[in-house]
Amino acid sequence: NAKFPIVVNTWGFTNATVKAWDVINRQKKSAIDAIVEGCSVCEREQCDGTVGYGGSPNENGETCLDAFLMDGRTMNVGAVGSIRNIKDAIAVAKHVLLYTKHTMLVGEQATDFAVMMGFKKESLSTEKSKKIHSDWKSQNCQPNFWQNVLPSPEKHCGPYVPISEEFLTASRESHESLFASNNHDTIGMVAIDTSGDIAAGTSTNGANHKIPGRVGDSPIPGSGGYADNSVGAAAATGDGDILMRFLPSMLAVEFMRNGMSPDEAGRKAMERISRHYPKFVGGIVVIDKNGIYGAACHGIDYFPFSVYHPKLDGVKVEKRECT
Ligand code: SD4
Repeated sequence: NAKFPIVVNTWGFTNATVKAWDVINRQKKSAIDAIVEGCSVCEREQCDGTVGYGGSPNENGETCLDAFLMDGRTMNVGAVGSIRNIKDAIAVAKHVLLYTKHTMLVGEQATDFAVMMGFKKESLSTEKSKKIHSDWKSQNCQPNFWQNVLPSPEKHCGPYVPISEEFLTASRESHESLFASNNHDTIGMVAIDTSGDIAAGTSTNGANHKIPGRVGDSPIPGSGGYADNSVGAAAATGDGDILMRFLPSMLAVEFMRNGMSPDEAGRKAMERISRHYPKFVGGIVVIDKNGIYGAACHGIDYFPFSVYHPKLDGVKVEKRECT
């Protein structure tokens, strides 16, 4: 009882899901196209302030973007990490996938590539992102979860110091409040097109007040997303600095390869992380190659996600209770 085409997308970003569904179902385009056009909606709408320009300024006040695209038919990947001054991060990732032999381009040089491909170079700052940054500066850079010291009432802007055992322990127990206290809603989308080809993609502006140069999990193959036509796909969201240590999207796909259902595979992937970081915050959406979907999450109450497939007459928001 195959259910595809299908689109499954993190959080409540239903406009992006509806767009991807239109591309895949009515226009009969590929899963890759559906994901790029769907995620681009969120980049333009600045979904939750955490996708696209004008959100999550780094310590210098600049917004940089991470994005990823994986083709489960060819196992080809295109990604950009901390790209500057280009709004269309996932479209640039598609250009990396289609026009280069590389997998990921980063920073200013990703910008140069994008410009070469015809993308417009422009500031990603907005009044809102400038205010987030200046408020943070005026509070002596607090909160600053990136500083390797235990929370103290003092100034938390660098310089950075070596990590102590004490910090490590505290960080395992409480670091994760970073994402509990920030909203942190990367778009992570998985889709199967009418030919049965599977793809995964992500787009995000990362984490507030990060150290310039920080790249999150979202563009990392196997972490932010993974797709393999012979099994299925997954996409993750949450505390990227923790998530990327465990490659949860690839884990979930491999768990399905070994026979688990999408829900079970997602849960197992989250469990692998929470075993080491009991308070980490994250979620994952998962589909198998037949279009059976699932999701799992940790560290928050509920994880909403949206789905569109042929048996629905509109986009549907579901949620899973988290561990
Ligand atoms: C990051 N994973 O850069 C991203 C943020 C995020 O849901 O997912 N938010 O760490």
